[in-house]
Formats: sequence, C-alpha cells, structure tokens
Amino acid sequence: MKQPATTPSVDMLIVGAGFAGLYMLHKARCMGLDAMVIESAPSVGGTWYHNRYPGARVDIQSLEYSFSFDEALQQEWRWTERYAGQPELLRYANHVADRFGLRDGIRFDTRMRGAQFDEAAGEWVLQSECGETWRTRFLVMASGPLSSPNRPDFPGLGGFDGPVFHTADWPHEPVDFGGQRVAVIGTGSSAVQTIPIIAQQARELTVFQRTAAYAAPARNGPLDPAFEGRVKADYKNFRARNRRMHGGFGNLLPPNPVSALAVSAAEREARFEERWRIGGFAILGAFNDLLTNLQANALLAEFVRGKIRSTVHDPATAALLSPTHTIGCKRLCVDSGYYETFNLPNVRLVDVSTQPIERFDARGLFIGGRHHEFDTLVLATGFDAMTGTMLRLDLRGRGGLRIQDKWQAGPLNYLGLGIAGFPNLFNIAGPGSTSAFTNVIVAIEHHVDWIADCIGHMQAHGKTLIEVDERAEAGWAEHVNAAAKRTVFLSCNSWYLGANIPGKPRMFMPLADGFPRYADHCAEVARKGYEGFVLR
Ligand code: N01
Repeated sequence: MKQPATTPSVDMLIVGAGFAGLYMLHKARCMGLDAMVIESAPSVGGTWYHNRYPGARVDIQSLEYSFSFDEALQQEWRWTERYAGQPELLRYANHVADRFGLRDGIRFDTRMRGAQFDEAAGEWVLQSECGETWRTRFLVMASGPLSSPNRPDFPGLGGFDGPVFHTADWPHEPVDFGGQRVAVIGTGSSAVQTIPIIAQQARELTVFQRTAAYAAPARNGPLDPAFEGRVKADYKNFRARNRRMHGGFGNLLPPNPVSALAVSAAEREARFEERWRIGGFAILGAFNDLLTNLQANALLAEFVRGKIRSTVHDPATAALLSPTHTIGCKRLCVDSGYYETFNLPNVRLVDVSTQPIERFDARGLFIGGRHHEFDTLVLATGFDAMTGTMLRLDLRGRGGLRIQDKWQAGPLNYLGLGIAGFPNLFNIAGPGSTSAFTNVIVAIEHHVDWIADCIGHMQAHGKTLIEVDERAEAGWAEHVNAAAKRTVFLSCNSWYLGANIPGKPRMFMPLADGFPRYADHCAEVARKGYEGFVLR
C-alpha cells in the first residue's frame, strides 16, 4: 500500500474499542485532545464482541457493571436481566459508541503490530499489521486483560476433522450443536456458562476437566423494575458507595464483618445459606476472612462441595466435580444450572488431571491410550491473561527496550498505569492494578479519569513527557506481592499468577488490596504532583 508522504499524527492513540477504549476516547475528546482508537475487530465491544459463546453473561449485576460517567446514559439505559447476556452487553457498547458519537474516531479492522518510542520527538510511532503508521504523543493500551485466547498446543489438534471453536473467539453465525457429539475442554467461567446450553442441544457432550470449578448460582432473572427504580433514584450515590467497596460493587450487601471462625457451626451454615440463596459473589462476603484465612476458606469450600453432592445424583461424578483447592483462589464461577447439567443422560465428565490429553486424531482425542470420539470441539481454555496481548507486540520504549525484555520476569509497572522505560504510555485494567478483582467498569472509569487528570496536570505545568521512576516501580512490585501474600490467592495455580500458560513467569499480577485503597493511593500520587513519576 502506498504510504502518505507524512505520517499522520494525533495527540492520543488508544488501542482497543472495548469499554476502556470507548470511555478513553470520549474523555480525551472532552479535553480537546485529537484522539483516535484502533480496533482489530470490525465493531466495538471488545470482550463482549469476541466472547459470544452460548451462555456468555456478566457475573456482576448489570446495574453495577455499567458506566457511571454520564447521568443521562445511566438513567436511560434499561437492562432486561439482573445479569445481562452478551448480546445485550454488546448492544450497550454500541449504544455508548453512538450516543457519544465515537465511531468516527475508531479505525476498525486495524490490528496493532507494534510501537516504538521516538526519543528525539518524544512521540510514539505505531504500526498496524497492514503497515499503516501513526505518530502520537500519548499511547493508551486499552487492549483488555483477557483478550489473548489460550490455545493449548495439543499434539495432532490440526488433524482433527471437525470444527474447533474457542469460547473467546466465537463465530458470528449461530453454531448448531443439534445431533452432534460435542467435546468441551476446560471448566473455568466460560465453560461453566456454556456447558449447560450446549448440553441442551448436543446429542452427546463430553467435558474434559483438569481442575474442578467452584460455581455459585447466579439466580439470574428479569430485572425487577421496582429495584431498578430504587437504584436509579439515587444512582450517583449508589455508584459512589460501590467505589468504596473492596471489589467496586455490592454496596447493597456489604461483607459480614465477622470471622467465619468466630461463630458456631449453625450460625455459619445459616450465613452461607442466606448468601447462597442471593447468588453470585455474595457468598464470598458471608464472613470477612474467607479470602484471607485458609481455615475459614476451607469451611466455605466444604459448604459448596456439600451443594455439589446434593445436586449431582451420581456420587462418582459429584466427587469428580468437587474442587479440592481453596475457593476463590481461581475466580469463582457464577452459573446457571452447571452442576445440574451432569445429571443429564447425554453428558459425561472425563478427568484429565492425572492423565492429560495425549493427542488428537481425525475423530477425537486420546487419554491414557483410550480414544474419545466426537464431532465438534469447544476449547474453553481461557486466556494468556493480563500480559499476553502486550507481549505479542513489537513494543519498544526508551533506548529500544523491548517489552518482552522488560517483562521477562513478570509485568513490572507502577500503579498498573505506567511502565518505566515506556514514557507517555498508559495501560488500562492491566497487571499491577485491582483490575481483575474489581468490577472492571469501575476500574476502567478510574483509570481513564486518572490518565485524563494526569495529562491535564502536564498541560497546566508545560510538561510533555511523563515516565515511571524505576524505584517507584520496584516498590510497587513489592506492594502487589505483599497484598497477594495477605490472601489465599497464592495457594493454587491460576491465571492471576500466569500459571495456566506453560513457561510463563510466575508473578501475581493483579493487586489484591481492594479498590478503595488502590484508588486512594493513586489520588495521593496525583496530589503529590505525580510522585513516583518523572515529568519533563
Ligand atoms: O478461562 P479459565 P475462562 N488441558 O482460565 C482448562 C473471565 N470470564 O475463559 O484450571 C486441559 O478460567 C483450565 O484448567 P486448569 C473471568 O475473569 C468471566 O473460563 O488450568 N484443560 C480451566 O479449567 C475468568 O476467570 C465470565 O487446570 C486445560 C479452563 O481450561 C476469566 O475470564 C465468563 C488446559 C480455563 O479456564 C477466564 O475464564 C467467562 C489443558 N492443556 C470468563 N489448558 C463472566 O462470568 C487450560 N485448561 C463474566
């Protein structure tokens, strides 16, 4: 393709048109910046564009998992269900794009190949996969913490004759499983949501499980208009109260401030039951030490195993479905009929924890020498989370520093927002912030607002460059690690640790310190003139 004589230049280039990219673009425009987004997909929505597998649904209530930055938007949008499904979330993303006139600032079907920092000009030079180039002063990575699907390297998979789908890269045409023998690999959140739906359609469904999942019932249903009215009558304060909650949601049902170890067995059971009936993540707040004390955690784990035993008719299947790791250590799944699905006559569970999947052939796969035959394969094998997308790029900072070298031992950063050696680059909802432990829209709004304030501060003080100080970055890595150590999160292999990807360095990536403390910390940094950053 012929290149224009001069490289187009903008004030801010944003990568990704999911919720983070949309709000960043809106905010940048409100500040008078010349901003644009590049997006690899043909439309907006990010996560909710790609993860369109049957059953995909949010696991935080929609009245909470939605933008708060515009009062008219939050009043006019009507969710139909307590937990919106993927099609409704995608409609919402499109509504936001249209309502704020954002589409003309987004280059669709444009995938970033890399970007290098031009020290002389103090600008980033970004290339697309198709060879287009832009210059920008600020580069904002809004590319999502869960946007690089993990496709395990199963021997022989390429020779499998049937269709292969990944939950995170689902086709746009409807997939008909009718009359099919379907295999699902994986039992994380995506699998837990899609298995009950696929089981209704398929002739046979075989689920290959490496680690059993803890799932709490969503208790999804139509959104109660009276409840919606109450929330919307005081939406501003409702949102503000959520921002003071550990996970950025759930202010109507705060965690019980009592230890699980301080009450009688009967009292404990009653509190667990109460929250199990409410559904979703409520159960994790039944006591204040379920995610920080292994003994307390074990009591909740046993409660959920009891629910599995009383739901699943076949004792051997119930035993296999019963997790043995700490609960919440991998993100708790929120389900609609997951365990019940294993009572259906057409559904089979196969353990691959002791004997892994050996290889595929044209008609199925082998485990321990035994052949399992099926027509269609669904990979629900998750993501190369938090760093996967950035590490696939040719991203080079000051002095040609490659992001792959910078993050060789793990994703060093400060506040999750900036990286030493990568000036004027901001990351949204990535490692080092509470992103994965927060209602992610709350995290996104916080990050975007912080970035906008920071740029406003730079403009007001005649600064053009901001860069993380390496000492602040080292201190932050210790801070993230120390926060994880105060929890149960280091006690199992999760994507939070990078443990789901062979060869990935183990470093606890999200900050487990709670959103309010994190937000206060970021505010304090700003108040002190962006302490820990160097401004020039
Ligand atoms: O991915 P996962 P996910 N052989 O990594 C298994 C968000 N999300 O897409 O646990 C056999 O959780 C793997 O086994 P193991 C949410 O934050 C939210 O389900 O590594 N099995 C696991 O069972 C979530 O946490 C929603 O032993 C293999 C599964 O594949 C995050 O996205 C919905 C394997 C992967 O589970 C990721 O969820 C969906 C192998 N080689 C997702 N490799 C909501 O509800 C992997 N597995 C909003």
